[in-house]
Amino acid sequence: MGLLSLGTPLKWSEAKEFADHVRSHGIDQFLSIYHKMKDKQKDCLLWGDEVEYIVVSYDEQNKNAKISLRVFEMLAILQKDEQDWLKDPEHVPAPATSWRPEYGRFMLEGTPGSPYGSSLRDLLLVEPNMKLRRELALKTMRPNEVPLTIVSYPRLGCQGEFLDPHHEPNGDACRSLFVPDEIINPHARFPTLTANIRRRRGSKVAINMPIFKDRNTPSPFIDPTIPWDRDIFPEDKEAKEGAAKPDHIYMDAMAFGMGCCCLQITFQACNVTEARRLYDQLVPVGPIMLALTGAAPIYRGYLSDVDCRWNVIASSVDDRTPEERALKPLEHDRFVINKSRYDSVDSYISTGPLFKPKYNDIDLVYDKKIYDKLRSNDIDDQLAKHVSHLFIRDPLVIFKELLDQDDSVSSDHFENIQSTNWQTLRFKPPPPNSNIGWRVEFRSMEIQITDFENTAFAIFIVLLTRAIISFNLNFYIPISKVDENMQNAHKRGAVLNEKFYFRKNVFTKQKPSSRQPSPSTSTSTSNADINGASNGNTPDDDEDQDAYELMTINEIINGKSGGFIGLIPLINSYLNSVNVDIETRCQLSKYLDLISRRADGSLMTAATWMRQFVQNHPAYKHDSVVSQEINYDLMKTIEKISSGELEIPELLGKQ
Ligand code: GSH
Repeated sequence: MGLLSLGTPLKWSEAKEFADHVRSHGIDQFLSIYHKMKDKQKDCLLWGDEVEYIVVSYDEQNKNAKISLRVFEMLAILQKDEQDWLKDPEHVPAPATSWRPEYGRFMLEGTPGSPYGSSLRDLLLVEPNMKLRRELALKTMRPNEVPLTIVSYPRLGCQGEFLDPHHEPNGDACRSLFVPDEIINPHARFPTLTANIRRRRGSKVAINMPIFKDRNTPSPFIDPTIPWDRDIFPEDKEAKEGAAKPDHIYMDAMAFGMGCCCLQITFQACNVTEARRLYDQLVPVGPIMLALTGAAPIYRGYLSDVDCRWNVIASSVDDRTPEERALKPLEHDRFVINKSRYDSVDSYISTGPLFKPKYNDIDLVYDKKIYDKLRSNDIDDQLAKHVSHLFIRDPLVIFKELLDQDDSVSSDHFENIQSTNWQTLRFKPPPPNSNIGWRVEFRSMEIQITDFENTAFAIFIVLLTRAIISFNLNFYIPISKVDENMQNAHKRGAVLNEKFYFRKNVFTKQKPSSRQPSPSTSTSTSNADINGASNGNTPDDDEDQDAYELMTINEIINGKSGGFIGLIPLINSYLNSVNVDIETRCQLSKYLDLISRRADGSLMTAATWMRQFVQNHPAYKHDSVVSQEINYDLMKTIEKISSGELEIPELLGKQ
């Protein structure tokens, strides 16, 4: 998350009057950036990871693990080196780590102080840097506090004591039955975002995740911990009126979603063409990595029937009105919109030779006026559709003082809409007046318990991008199939039990094309060499070439004899094709081995391990309830695993 502008935020009733103003200037700002930067070339790939932490605070006396609301005290210390450096970059060394707040006042976000370079040896810097981040964060904490890399805090919103310090859930911004406003980052953007999502939608957000039905879980499950009859806010009756579904864990606030932690990777591409190509090729990888990193099986004190966070966040920021959700005929609103602002990508954006229009098979909703303006300003059809699709959304947080901007130097209005479209991939134009190039952010992965795992997943994605560029790989499948994969990725045990659509032949022969050429990248291995390593099947027939089929995650990651080559074999071929010293190769193999074994089921996902921990806990009553006592032991165990004090070979293998 970038730096935040300050000012007076407008309430929804005022903000909506300026929606067209923000959109129109946002588009002017995009056009200014695009035309200034479209020819910008960077000679090498830079990249960085973002790790999100939840700060847990133990109450040893009562054997309770709460979340700590003290992160701004911690951030003041953590951000000091960076602030000193920014004041005098010539003389003060650049900091090794960089820190930002996140949505939750109990969350921290840490990144490397400067991006990693393109050299493979740089990959060996990642795990030590993540370890350093954890150490530095811990140093700012009280003896009873600890930064944990867990996706969702299991007892967020439970009755009783889950917050340090305690606050009653009666805040005006989220009006939640379960969580107070004090858990929201107090910067004006966040309470405003929360309240304006609710106001725009016309009701509180309604998140319903299916409960895991254990042998003693009542059926139907009607949650006895919901304060059904509370009467503080008009919204209190929504739960009773159908917002809370039977057999589901009901949550009613943005914090349940945006309070979740993930692992994001951002790449700077050589140029805009390469960024668009990488974006597209990573789109089908998004749901696969969501399933493989699944680490979020518990919500509001109950075991759920899903393994990951994505749909929780999607519902937690779903600001669509009833008309936009097609619950009422369109009268006041402009579009029926099929997804939340936080969801999977709706269209591919590359115009390279591998792209075919048939892959964009979702009926894309876009703002026609904005599309026409972009087209008449030399933006190609696909990029114009992408941007005018993002711009169907209203700006949710507008600062009064920032309404008037110089569109030739500011990107504030563009970013207002862009950065509240939270999709599996984000295509990021260079910020004005910076040295930064065109970037792509990979956003689907869930945070893992240890720095080793987070490094492994980060490096896997980095190496995959290298293989994509070097071998000109083609992962395109119809985007509607990517959406189906997204939903499958959530299911309990998806890694072992579900199948996912994936392209069979990733070495499609290129036909001569008049489209924008993709940049040539040097590699010592040709497609033919790689084809030799697979089944060598590159049929000319278009339909055959484009074939995709349902595969297990194991087949996608590790390959299938006589079938798809597999992502790890592709990465290994890439590593064979470049000069890499033995030490680096050995270390990279350890990381790749973790991914490979998670995929083949010889190691568990974090979600499966957490489920088993709960189900094997002596206090568990097989009723889906994750009690204070179980949660305390789970947090303590996760802390020990992350510090290396406890080895769990079924999760991490032998280290
Ligand atoms: N924690 C999220 C996840 O698990 O996917 C990702 C982080 C995120 O999207 N944070 C929100 C945000 O707006 C906080 S409201 N970040 C800034 C941005 O996306 O530009």
